[in-house]
Formats: sequence, C-alpha cells, structure tokens
Amino acid sequence: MISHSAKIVQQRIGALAKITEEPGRITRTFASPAMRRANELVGAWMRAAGLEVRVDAAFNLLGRWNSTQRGAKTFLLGSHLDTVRDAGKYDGPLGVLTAISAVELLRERGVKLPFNVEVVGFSDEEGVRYQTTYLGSRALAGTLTAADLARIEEKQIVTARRNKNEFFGYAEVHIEQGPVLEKKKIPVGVVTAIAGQSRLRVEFLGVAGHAGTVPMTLRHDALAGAAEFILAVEKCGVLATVGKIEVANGASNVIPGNVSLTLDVRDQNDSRRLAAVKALQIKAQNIAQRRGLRLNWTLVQQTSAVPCDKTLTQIFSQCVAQRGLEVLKLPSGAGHDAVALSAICPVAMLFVRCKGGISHNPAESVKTSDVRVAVEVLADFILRLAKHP
Ligand code: HGY
Ligand code: MN
Ligand code: MN
Repeated sequence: MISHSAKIVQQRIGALAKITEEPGRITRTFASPAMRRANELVGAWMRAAGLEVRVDAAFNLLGRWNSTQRGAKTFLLGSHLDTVRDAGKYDGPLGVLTAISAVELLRERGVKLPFNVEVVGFSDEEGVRYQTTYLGSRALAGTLTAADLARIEEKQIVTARRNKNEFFGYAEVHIEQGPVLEKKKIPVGVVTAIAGQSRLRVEFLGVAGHAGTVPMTLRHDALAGAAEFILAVEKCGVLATVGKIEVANGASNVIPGNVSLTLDVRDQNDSRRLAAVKALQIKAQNIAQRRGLRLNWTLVQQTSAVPCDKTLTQIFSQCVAQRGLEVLKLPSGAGHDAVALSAICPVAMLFVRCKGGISHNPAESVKTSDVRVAVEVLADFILRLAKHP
C-alpha cells in the first residue's frame, strides 16, 4: 500500500514537472498561467483523495479534510508549487504530494481525526517574480506589509488572510537541498531551525562611455565596481550570494554606466547575518567612492531565523525512531514557507535525502524508497498528533 503511494508520488512529481512557463525546463512563477495549471492538476489529486479543494485570493491551493468534531482546530501540511527558473522537480512539490498521500492513506484506513487537516500548495515561496519571498504563505498568515503590496500587481492577495487562531500547527516535508543526509546514509532528518535571510538590490551607477575613447584611468565603470563588490561578497564570512546581475543598455563597445545586482545573505544567527550585511554595505560604499560611482542599496526583504517547535519536532523524531531509523536533527540553510507560518502557529519540518544534496537545479533527485519513508513518517506524525492534539 505505502510503496504504492510512494510510486504514485513519483509519477505525480513527473507529471507536475511537465507544467512550466519555459518549454524544456521547469519554471513556475507567482500567479503565472503555469501556476494556475499546476493548481488544477494538484487540485484534482487532492479531490481524488477526498479533500475539499479551493484556491484562495493569494493563489494558494488548499485541500481540506474536515473533522467530524464541531469547532475543531486545523493542522496545516504542505509546501510550495512555485519554482526557481530551470528548477528541479522536488523543491516544493514533494512536500505537497507527500502530504496528499499521507492524508489519502489515513482516510483509506478510515481514520477519524479530532482536528481538521488542510494541505496547502503555496503560490510563491521562491519569490522569483518580485524577489520577495513567501507571498502566498504570508498572505495566508496575514503578515504582508505595505511594502510588499506596493511591490506587486496582485494586491488582492491580502484578502487571503485566515483567522490565525484556526491553526494549531504546520508541518512541511521538503528535500534537504544539502549533502548531510546522503553523507550519513539516512533517508530523512528532523529540522531544528530555519536560517534567517536578507534579500537586497544593489545598484552601481557610473558613467556610460565609448569603449574605444575613454582612457582606463578616467572611467567610472559600474560593472567593474560591481565585480569588485561580488568578490567581496564571496569573502564576507556568512552564506552570501549574488544570484542575478543586470547591465542596463549593455553593449560590447559601451562602458557600463548602470548595473544592478541581487544580494542574498543567510545565517542561523541573526546578528551575524545583520553584521555581514552592514559590512558589505560599507564595502560597497567604499568601492563606489573610490571609483566615482553612485550606490543605491535597497533592502527588499528580511526574515529572522526561526526555531522549529520543540513538541512537533519531538513527535517527528518519535515517528522516525519508531520506523527503526536513526534520528538526525539538522538546521535548514534554505528558507521555507514554515518561516511565514511560524508567525501564527508552531512549525516543524522533515527533510528528505536528495541525490548529491543538489537543488535549484534540474538534476534534483529523490529515491522512491525515501519518498516512502517520508509518507510513512508524515502519516504516523498525524496519527500521533491525534492522540495528543
Ligand atoms: O531561497 C530559499 O532558501 C528557498 O529556496 N526559497
Ligand atoms: Mn523550497
Ligand atoms: Mn527553493
């Protein structure tokens, strides 16, 4: 039975991977037609599992299993259905599809829960379209800011806010996106905390000029300044990445006058992360001053590190141990919708081993036997929760 559902999860992962806005690679970004098609496909699987399905105003896909107990609280399961560009097929979808399968298994066994369960496919965890992240989960949590809404077209997403007292927890299954579980030869791990992150936009503004006539010593080359800054990012002491760079009006015979780049800084320790961001800002100012450039330094979004809930994490650990598996606890360097949900309820995560720890890459891969363990542990987790909600 359970291996059957693991095989179904893998088939569904493959089917969902075919839904993309960029033929030949997997890309699904917030509120795109591809995301609507993904919601339709996954929504059909939720319906087949006996869930009540709807899409909220923030384009989150919701599948609900109502308890027979009146006034019952709700436990949320799920992950995100949007992707980065040229993504792997597991980052996000694995968490939504294992949740559907775990619910399907329990319902087939005739389990009656003292609480409602809602499986969510969040609409924008990656933040590719607007460089903000967690738009869908923060809309549901009611934590969107005026700055978020100013940055997006779909302002109606703010009406997706739910009554925060409705939920008593959120659990997310997600690929580890790192090498630890594979190195330790363990299929799943229990997450202790999720790193904080700062997302910024940095612009160097110089003087565009003729590549053939302006002497090197008289240039204010924005791209050379950005390049010097990127090397400083590499040495800043925390996890820091320049993932995107744009040269305005770039041409081979024009000295770049306007360059913008994204900066992503992470750390489990918030003060260390904030100190690194500050130090990089000073570095950027010094580079700009020395090269006669102007600097625009814009904080796009900042989320603090989030500890996973001790009780829920303990339940996950017991479920892993009862399967005869070693219980490995590890932090997450990647962000997850659990960060947004932590504003309104306790959260927990279960990591699943992925080949080579590779993610945000079409080579992302998960073994069916590990999918099976994830579905089993998640189903056990829900049952244990039911014993002491
Ligand atoms: O960026 C992250 O950590 C996540 O993949 N959105
Ligand atoms: Mn993810
Ligand atoms: Mn991701």
